[in-house]
Amino acid sequence: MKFLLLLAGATLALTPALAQQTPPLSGDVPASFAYPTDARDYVRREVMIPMRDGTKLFTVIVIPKGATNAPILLTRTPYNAAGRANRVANSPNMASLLPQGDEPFVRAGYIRVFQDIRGKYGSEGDYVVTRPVIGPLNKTKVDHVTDAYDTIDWLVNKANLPETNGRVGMVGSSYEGFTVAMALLNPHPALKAAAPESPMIDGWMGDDWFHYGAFRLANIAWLGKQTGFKGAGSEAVSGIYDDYEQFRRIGSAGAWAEKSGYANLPYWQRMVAHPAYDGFWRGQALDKLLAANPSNVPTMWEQGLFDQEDMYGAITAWEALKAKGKAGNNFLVMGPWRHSQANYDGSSLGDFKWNGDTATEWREEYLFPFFDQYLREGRPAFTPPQALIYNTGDNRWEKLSQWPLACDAGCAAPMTPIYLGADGGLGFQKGQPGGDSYVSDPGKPVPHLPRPVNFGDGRWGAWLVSDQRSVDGRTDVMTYQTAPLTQAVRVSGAPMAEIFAKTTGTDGDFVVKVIDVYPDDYPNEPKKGGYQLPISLDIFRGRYRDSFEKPTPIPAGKVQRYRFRLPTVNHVFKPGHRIMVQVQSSLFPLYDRNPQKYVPNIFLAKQEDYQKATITLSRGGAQASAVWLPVVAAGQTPAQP
Ligand code: PG9
Repeated sequence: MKFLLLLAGATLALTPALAQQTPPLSGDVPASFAYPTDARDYVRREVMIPMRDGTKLFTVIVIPKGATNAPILLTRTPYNAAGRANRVANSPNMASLLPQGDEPFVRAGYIRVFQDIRGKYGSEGDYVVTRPVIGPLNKTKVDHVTDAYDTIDWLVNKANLPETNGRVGMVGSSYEGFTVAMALLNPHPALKAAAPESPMIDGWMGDDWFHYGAFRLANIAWLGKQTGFKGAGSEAVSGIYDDYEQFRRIGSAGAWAEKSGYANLPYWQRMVAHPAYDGFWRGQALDKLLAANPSNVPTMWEQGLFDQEDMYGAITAWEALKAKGKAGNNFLVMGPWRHSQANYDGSSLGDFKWNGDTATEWREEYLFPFFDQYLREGRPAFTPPQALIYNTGDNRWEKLSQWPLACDAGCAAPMTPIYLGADGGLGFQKGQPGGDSYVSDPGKPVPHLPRPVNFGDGRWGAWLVSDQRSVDGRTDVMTYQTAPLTQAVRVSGAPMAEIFAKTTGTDGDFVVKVIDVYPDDYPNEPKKGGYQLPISLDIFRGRYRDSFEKPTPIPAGKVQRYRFRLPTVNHVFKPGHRIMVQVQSSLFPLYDRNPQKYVPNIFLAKQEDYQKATITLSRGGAQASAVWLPVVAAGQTPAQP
């Protein structure tokens, strides 16, 4: 005790002296701090590249240490260039710093460049969603064509980037794929190769915003995050977990936008002003612009067979260029992938395992040698197949010298109708005239996934391979199927839905799905017994049956024809499997509901406009509803020349 008192006395006595030695307490964050960079195998530069109108775009350049004469791989992004080049933050290794998909390019010593497009993140200027080309829709003097041109011009100038060999390749997926496609409209001479991956090409016809006029609620949140803020934004939060319930309760997409604040966003207002395929959308359709102005840049168009966001663009652009005689420098790749999966691991999708990591295989064995032959001196020539398409039934890649294998005219095989039949049958023979009726109730739309559906619940990426038994048996889902097949049926091309139907309403949607039904007993993967795998599906808004530009009410009670192309397939229905077709009138909340009463603008429909309708599908006779399948002889694969 005596000792403790002594110690306390000593401590008190020392305190003034200590105070004199200790500097005043200040913040622990220094004015500047950076980790040492000596161990890095790269140099990272951040520059502002001036465009022709004086606007400067923020650009991250990652250069292998000691590089000379190195080619450049460029991506122009609305998704934060600094973040795109920072996979493992501060990593000393360029391969870890950059996205997984860049690996073969990093190994080969490429310079990697990411640039924020104008108005986003570090770049100056105005951000306009998928800024149209200069012309009637863009009265400024700049677009992604000029910005890509000016950027490449700056990059290949050795005064700016002494390490370069003056050759550039462009790559990118989705919005980034759109910026690649735009660069092709007037390519800089140093642009030697391009890969638009799942590019957004036509936002109305079949990419992000609409499919044949039906609006995609699934993408609506993107708009707030992307246009509400210059940098990292956030989405509206409704407080209702189940997006099915959230959107159903509120009514139209317009009512949702009012409530969530989106109605104040200029791009939303533009979308509401252009619900039909008018000049606003047609003038931006890149497949048409590319076909009118085809480039000579060697281009590999890539798209996933199960791309839940941009299912339309790459194949349509490639077809348009092929029709212009540009098959010699335009190549098509379709893997068994979700949106942008081409840049990650491609071993599986949902419950489906593929033959190895198909995405890495594509990047290493096709994409990289394709680019490398043009971007580095003395590299071996590499001609990819005209079409490299995964066969999702046989589970293997196919290298095709022509594509599609079946179509209406000019293909190896014609299209073959498979008809809706009586009692839920489906067959290659037309049956007796008849019809099947169902009630479509906007109050209980058909969910695209089992509820609760939350767009952020992790199921979005693989929803296109989800088991359709979740809706089979609903009274508003018409199911038709063949008997178990005794021999394989191979389909290679784009199925065409041709539905003859009448409705008691004056508008309505038609969803058509082509489904591979697995045998009841599937011993190698028991849980797949009876699985209903959709291999192709889409939605069509009935008011556009005669014209995409000028919608018209559907005459109630009169049979109408609804003919629309479904997404591309390359599949084999195996013996023992069945072919199934499902028809329904909603796919919610992925797509907004059709009120089923004709209103001038569905974005602005009122609660009271939504009404039940009885739809009758015609079968047999002169109005035989069918799906025209691109059937080819099993094993028919034109060899690569
Ligand atoms: N599919 C996304 C998108 C592209 C263009 C416009 C809006 C959305 C994307 O993944 O970038």
